[in-house]
Amino acid sequence: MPARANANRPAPQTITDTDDATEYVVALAGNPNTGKSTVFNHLTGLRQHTGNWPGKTVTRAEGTFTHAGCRFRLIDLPGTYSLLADSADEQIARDYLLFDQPDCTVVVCDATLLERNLHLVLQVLQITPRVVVCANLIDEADRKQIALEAHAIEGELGVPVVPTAARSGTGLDRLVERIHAVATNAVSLTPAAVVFDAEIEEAVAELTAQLNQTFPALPAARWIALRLLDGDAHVERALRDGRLVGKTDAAHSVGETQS
Ligand SMILES: Nc1nc2c(ncn2[C@@H]2O[C@H](COP(=O)(O)OP(=O)(O)OP(=O)(O)O)[C@@H](O)[C@H]2O)c(=O)[nH]1
Ligand SMILES: [Mg+2]
Repeated sequence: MPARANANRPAPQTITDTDDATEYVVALAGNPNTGKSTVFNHLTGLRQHTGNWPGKTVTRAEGTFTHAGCRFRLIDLPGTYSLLADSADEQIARDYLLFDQPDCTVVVCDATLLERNLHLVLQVLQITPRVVVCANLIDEADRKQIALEAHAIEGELGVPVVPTAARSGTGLDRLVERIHAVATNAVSLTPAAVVFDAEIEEAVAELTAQLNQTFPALPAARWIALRLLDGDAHVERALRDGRLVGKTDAAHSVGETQS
């Protein structure tokens, strides 16, 4: 098996087989019908296989590609408008980003409906800063005379934004190059934060501090605090049964934190 790499994990371990490339895991998220599978097929070609997500009848496609001596494992997540886990698809996408912590998440957006698509981008950015926004269907945007100011949007979001027309392959070289840069920490990421009213921010800060103290290895503590304050039973259960944290941290119960 090739080694996994992630900023939150230890350095890649010694490679034991003939495949000596470091492997990075890349998730493809996005609203339905934005071109995720088209991007996936272009990048992975025939090096892909499909199955089902564990315990679900939702198809899971996985494939690989290489770039600059690195191997990338690409996971095509189900199309979702949000990550609030209201449907099986949303739950799969959200759990994957939270529990599997990919080295890079590409959010494929429809460049003709960018504002609507940015809702999901902002949600993903609350879970992970390791994001590349793929502004796809740029050919359709051109046809509708919608100009995309990728550089300005990149400044606002604090992560790379790459215009693409996946059906013709336009922009995909740049997309791969940016995926590589994010996965290898070669780019500085300043993900846009969603700021709430002072009262909510105060409660979030308090709960985030408690979570960080009790579960030092917890990823996305602020996002989890927001979900707990929103009464998200799924996230609460995941925290209690240790799926969100290492086994040691999970020995603490949420109840103990609050007593
Ligand atoms: N014009 C144009 N069409 C595209 C582009 N990318 C994808 N498409 C088309 O858009 C449609 C949807 O593409 P898919 O790749 O299936 O989109 P998806 O996001 O995987 O869709 P779901 O899995 O159903 O959420 C297909 O007909 C594609 O051929 C593009 O850049 N330009
Ligand atoms: Mg698809």
